[in-house]
Amino acid sequence: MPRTANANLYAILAAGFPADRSACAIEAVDGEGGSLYYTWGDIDRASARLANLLASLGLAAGARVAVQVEKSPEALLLYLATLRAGYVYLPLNTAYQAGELDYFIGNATPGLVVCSPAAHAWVEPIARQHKVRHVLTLGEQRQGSLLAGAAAHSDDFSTVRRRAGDLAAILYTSGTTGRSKGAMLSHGNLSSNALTLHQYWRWRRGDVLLHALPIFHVHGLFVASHGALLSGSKMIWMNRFDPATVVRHLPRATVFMGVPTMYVRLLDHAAFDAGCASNMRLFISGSAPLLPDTFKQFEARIGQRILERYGMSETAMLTSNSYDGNRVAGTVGLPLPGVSVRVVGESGQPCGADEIGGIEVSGPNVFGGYWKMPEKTREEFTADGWFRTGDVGKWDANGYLSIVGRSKDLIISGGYNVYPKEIESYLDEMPGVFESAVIGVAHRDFGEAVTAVVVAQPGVTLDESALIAELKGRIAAFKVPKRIHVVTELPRNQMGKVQKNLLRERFGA
Ligand code: MCA
Ligand code: AMP
Repeated sequence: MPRTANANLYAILAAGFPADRSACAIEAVDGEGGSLYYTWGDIDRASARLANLLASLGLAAGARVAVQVEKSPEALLLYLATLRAGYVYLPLNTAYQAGELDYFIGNATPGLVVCSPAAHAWVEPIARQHKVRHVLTLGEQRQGSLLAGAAAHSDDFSTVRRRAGDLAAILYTSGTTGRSKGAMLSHGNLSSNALTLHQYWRWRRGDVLLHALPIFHVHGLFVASHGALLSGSKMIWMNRFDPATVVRHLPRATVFMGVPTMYVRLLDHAAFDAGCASNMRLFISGSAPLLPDTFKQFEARIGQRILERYGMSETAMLTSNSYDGNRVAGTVGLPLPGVSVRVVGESGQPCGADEIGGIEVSGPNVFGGYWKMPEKTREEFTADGWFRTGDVGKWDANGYLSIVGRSKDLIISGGYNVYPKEIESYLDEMPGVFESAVIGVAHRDFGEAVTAVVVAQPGVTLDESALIAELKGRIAAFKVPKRIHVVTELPRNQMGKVQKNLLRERFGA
């Protein structure tokens, strides 16, 4: 009987690597002392060494590898090695602080935690408390115990066989009511989306992706990296986004992906012009709404239309504006091939053009559920098996989808999601705070800015900057309100619910 093909995502990606393994796969441009080059052979050998190291640790089948490290090519190699070794990759934003990490590690119970050398002193005790057996370090400049340990291992590794339904990654995404939920993504979820985008966005050998996104979320880790790897295309790799560095390297690139804040910042940079983008064939935006004004300014300056697409951690990419056809400002385009999207009204009826309803999705890209949260998983799926995105949208007459709002109370700041409930719970615990409400207000750079409105306990005078400084020590900086307004009471409706719309009107300016 013939053996079925290996559905391990790494095996699928590696099938796209070029035969010439001496060609450049990654040029890392922001290290000290000029570019560093990694060939396709280096990717294969270094990920094999790391996979051998992981295999030598005696981790249980399905073990989670939790990784909170600065972006570097080696961090990408660790992701690939985790896939190869058949374990489950769990990336964590470097902005997360001790309290947040404690929750993720306690919930996910990883077999291995990899952190930066500088964070080892505070991460290791958290890991030990949760009985994690192994903690290794990886620094941005290739320092730390992970690579030192891998150096002793063979650079040959036979990628472990996985089935499409086997778990490949867990991505934590904040919950509307409580703590973050781990979205479980399988090898099949990720490979189906990667293969679809490969075709839809016409990835081709010879493309050069300018990779400037963080690699601890879907956008930078999956959508961008998978596209380049699957087509055997080189990546020009930036560990952090910086408009001047993008402009310097753009003339050698053909594809760029960014969140709207990155496009706003590029347009603010005088040297960003059609000349430096003359080799570019595709600019993609996602993770947050791209304002029509940014879309238009970009087209006027660069002579190209940004392609906006829409996705989620639970589903990877759902819709995309057309590659050859129209790209319409303010829309997220058409459902991707193989992905079914419906807009559903309050009584459950499918909406026609211009009717507003909840966006639901089904397809091979949709995750299997939330890690250890079967109840939450059930709540988010309809009886007929569609996933409720929590986004509210409408079709236009040409079948293009627009997102007009969200039924979930969520703020998207610079492409990062912030759940008001979580910030309110931190504020409410602070000395002198009686109650709080957190809202998103329009922000030129971040799209939306996290803003808090607080009521002091009787007799207490609250100080905005002291509250902000206190929060900065406790939660990721991007979640900390840019402003905290102190009021005598919060506006409430007859049911006692805080009227956030009134707060947005009052503090929006
Ligand atoms: C940084 N800061 C932020 C943000 N980023 N505050 C609010 N929102 C943010 N997004 C804080 C910093 O901690 C710092 O605070 C201050 O703002 C100034 O930082 P700055 O140097 O301007 O920021 P930066 O380091 O340049 O970062 C901006 C950024 C970054 C490059 C736009 O936020 C970013 O990489 N965003 C991309 C997020 C992303 O990849 N999302 C994809 C999620 P302080 O001065 O107080 O220390 S995946 C997803 O959404 C779905 C699946 C999808 O569809 O893609
Ligand atoms: P995440 O939890 O990080 O996966 O964020 C997913 C959410 O980001 C979606 O549910 C949308 O609300 C939002 N999102 C992603 N892409 C877009 C887009 N192009 N326009 C508007 N919102 C988007």
